[in-house]
Amino acid sequence: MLPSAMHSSETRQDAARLTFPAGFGWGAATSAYQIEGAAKEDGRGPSVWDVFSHEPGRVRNGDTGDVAADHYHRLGEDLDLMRDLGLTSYRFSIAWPRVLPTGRGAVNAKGLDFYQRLVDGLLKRGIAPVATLFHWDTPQALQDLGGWENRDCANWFADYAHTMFTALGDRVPTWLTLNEPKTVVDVGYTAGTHAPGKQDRQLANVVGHHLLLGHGLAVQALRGTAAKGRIGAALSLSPTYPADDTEAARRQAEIADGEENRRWLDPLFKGRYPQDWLAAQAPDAPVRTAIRDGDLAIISAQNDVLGVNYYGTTHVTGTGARVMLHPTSQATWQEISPDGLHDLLTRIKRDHGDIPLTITENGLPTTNPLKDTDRITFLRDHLTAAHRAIQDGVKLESYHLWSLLDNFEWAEGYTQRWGIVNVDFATQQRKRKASADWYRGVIAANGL
Ligand code: IFM
Repeated sequence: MLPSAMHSSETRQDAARLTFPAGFGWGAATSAYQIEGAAKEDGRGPSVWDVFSHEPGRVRNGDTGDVAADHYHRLGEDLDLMRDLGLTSYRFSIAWPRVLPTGRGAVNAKGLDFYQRLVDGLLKRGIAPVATLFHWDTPQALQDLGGWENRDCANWFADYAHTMFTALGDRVPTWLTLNEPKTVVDVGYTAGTHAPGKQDRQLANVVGHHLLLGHGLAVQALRGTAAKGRIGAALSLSPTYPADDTEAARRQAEIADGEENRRWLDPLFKGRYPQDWLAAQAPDAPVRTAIRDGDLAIISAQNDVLGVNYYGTTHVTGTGARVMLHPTSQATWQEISPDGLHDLLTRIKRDHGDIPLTITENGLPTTNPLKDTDRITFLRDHLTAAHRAIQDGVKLESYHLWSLLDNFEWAEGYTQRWGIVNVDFATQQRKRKASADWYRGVIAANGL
């Protein structure tokens, strides 16, 4: 049979095996509001997402995270599931209002205990905990004071971070401060389809700066404790390309790169906002006064690691309109391009040096409940691209697919299934999908 006539999986089987470096971390990621449930239990306070999801018309089918995947009550079972998959790393987030019900003040011992049990359970099973401090669930009590619109929120966040470093710092090797500040800015404060549901681009940019400041202050807080772990942020990044071969499209791709990538990367790693991004802000834009002397030094002070959430590429035309030149998924914002991952990882190395990288999210939603061969193809292609980046010298240390479990997909509710493990939300029964068994094999072989 000629190679061109072979089925693609046969071609792949014949291809050279891709082995990852020894000790490469094989992980999966989740976030608190998307899986935990137990929204009102054991003293947990409400977050902006509890309030938002209960407002009519905000989330598809009126779904909420009240129960989600009931992970809070099924911790042992889910930890065993991770162990059986062979995971060596697990990225989770801590619900700020579970630990501090009103965002500051007295610690809720039962809430903290849940994360103690989670971390201890991971370590007992040989799985490295990767703890995210903020995955969008701002305590509602703080939102009532302006939330991230209020500069004080950066300090409230650092105080909460300090509480977590003190409690878990002896056992957590990797901390991530923020998850995808860009999504909070673009979706929570500009499109308004995520909590807190505002549509104000000027305010959004102020929020973006305060989030970065909160990151910097949290990094400082870690350094002030005995915690030995490394710390960084998890950014959602998307390489941008001109949709056609015109000067106008190239110019727009550069502008899009400023919004998608550089406005987050440069403050963290260069201690400044990109010149072109700043110049594009109106002279009276509130973000200009939000950025105060000394902020960028705090934001850029020693990031040990960078978490990369990669879902796809961005193509723009000469008018700045986004067009999809690659396949999408049920998540119609997703432009699937594994090569884009290689471009992104090598570009980070080129622009920012050898910062240790971890892929903190990568995945797609599929409609096939158990035989998710489309997910296997996606994961295989992206891991292949990641492997190529490693061969090109990128210091990529670990990979976390999104997501371990089907979960509450924000404004889409339970209509999009991103997990390698199927969750029957009526019974909470877990069932491994084909992709879970495939990933288990990849982990066992340390490659594909
Ligand atoms: O489910 C989300 C996650 O919370 C943040 N990154 C993107 C995922 C898929 O939309």
